Amino acid sequence: MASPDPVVEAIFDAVAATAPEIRAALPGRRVKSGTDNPSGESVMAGDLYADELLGDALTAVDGVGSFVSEEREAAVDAGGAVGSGDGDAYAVAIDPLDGSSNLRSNNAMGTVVGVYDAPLPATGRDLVAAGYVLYGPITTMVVADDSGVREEVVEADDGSVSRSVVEDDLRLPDDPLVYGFGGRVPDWPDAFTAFAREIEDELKLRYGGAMVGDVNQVLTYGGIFAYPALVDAPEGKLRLSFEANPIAYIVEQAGGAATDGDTDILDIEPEGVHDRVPLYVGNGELVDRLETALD
Ligand code: P6P
Repeated sequence: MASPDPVVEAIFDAVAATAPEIRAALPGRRVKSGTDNPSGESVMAGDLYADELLGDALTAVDGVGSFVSEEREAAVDAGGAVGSGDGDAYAVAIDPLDGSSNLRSNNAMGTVVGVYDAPLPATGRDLVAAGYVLYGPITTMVVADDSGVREEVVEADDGSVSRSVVEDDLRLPDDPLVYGFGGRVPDWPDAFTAFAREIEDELKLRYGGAMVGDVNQVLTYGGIFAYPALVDAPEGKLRLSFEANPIAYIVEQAGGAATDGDTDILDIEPEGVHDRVPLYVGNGELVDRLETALD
């Protein structure tokens, strides 16, 4: 089932088309590039490669007005006034290789995509679609828009790339099974530690160090993922525009919830494109319990 919006469909065609090439390039790009991104994080060679490939592919899509990346300071103008109404162009924001530190340990990584109907910085309510590619044992892509959430298998197919829908109405299971929390107990505010102690008696730990892989576990089995506010970093680690908003959009469309501990992620008004936010996302009743615990 394709997205009803042809531009959104073309955007995820372009993302899928790069996936096999990015995956094939990773073995040779497991080293640090020697540069930092606008968030001050060390960038892997794989990050730069994925960013370049996706930037070229997405700026070539008719209907994309600007391209914004976690790895770049400024937006790339792709032509077309973003968010101007009447057939406006979209701003596409990406984390090109989420969890790239997993290159060394050969664990899951992903590409996160947000399609905004407004120039960035924008709120998540300006998203018209969001998705992620998961580079796991299988390359999959989750795509969400206002018609729902789909999971697809992406395969290189004799020079072309195929997208095969394997779940056309992805919903969070009602009975949560897993959790994954970033950071360490000494880094956590006491209220979050108390919540974590409750959850670890109820759910199974699934934390792999890449948000896309960990959120995919929550979407598959039900549960909660968090990269929480930390004692020394109350804003947490994850970026609103490139990570938290797209994931919050996907999970809300799948029947779940996402908060920064106080406000729905999608309602947060950012000051800058690279703003960080705490992210707590998953089954609504768990997110509600978390918000109460942090009150
Ligand atoms: P830590 C990856 O670097 C990332 O941005 C997210 O994908 C992931 O959830 C988090 O950071 C992992 O952080 O502190 O566990 O290495």
